[in-house]
Amino acid sequence: MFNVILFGPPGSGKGTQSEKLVDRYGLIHLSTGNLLREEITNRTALGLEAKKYMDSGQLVPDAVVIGMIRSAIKNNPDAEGFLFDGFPRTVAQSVALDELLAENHSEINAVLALEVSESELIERLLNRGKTSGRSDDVNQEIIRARILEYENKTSPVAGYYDQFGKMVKLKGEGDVESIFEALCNEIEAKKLV
Ligand code: B4P
Repeated sequence: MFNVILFGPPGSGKGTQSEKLVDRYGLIHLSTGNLLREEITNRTALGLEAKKYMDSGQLVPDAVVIGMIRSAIKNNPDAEGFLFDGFPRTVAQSVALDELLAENHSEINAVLALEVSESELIERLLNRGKTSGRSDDVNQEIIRARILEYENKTSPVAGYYDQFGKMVKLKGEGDVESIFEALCNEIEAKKLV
């Protein structure tokens, strides 16, 4: 198995690049943001609970997202690899993911981090908010709250993977195709090892 995490702040291009990467490498795309939005659309109890956090720019509790990922991994026993998009977002989620993968005699092979300035993040998300219908993208205060959550709770995840030498930082600004090629180069390099 080959497992990749696409890491970065909200609006850094994780969702955009994930779609292209799963197409090229045949990985199973697991986006906790998409899974949570599906739960909201289906008006499940989990979705209604998660919406309160998402609408205010807060992270959804660890137990909820870890449970979703556990089921998704179980539901794909023949996967050749997973691309985790927007997960893990806390160190507790990272530890849980390592344990889940170890149960399947697997591990994370690379963590690819997209670096983008705060002003560009805000501009991209406000721009997406004009057409996406996403309630967390329309208000600058909520976007700032999401970035603050990232700084406080998610950025320590980088240190967690760095201790295992799995962290690769890449420039997330510029055109989508060039960023995609840079990500592919890293994946190819790791696959040859
Ligand atoms: P996500 O769905 O993961 O949303 P995101 O981080 O905002 O989006 P992403 O980074 O994928 O967007 P992209 O840049 O591709 O999370 C939403 C919420 O769900 C969180 O706030 C949290 O509440 C909850 N949640 C999710 N996972 C969780 C977890 N593990 N634990 C707890 N809570 C969790 O797109 C942004 C825009 O930029 C797009 O319009 C795109 O077109 C544009 N763009 C992309 N690349 C560009 C480029 N190179 N140049 C210019 N524009 C670009």
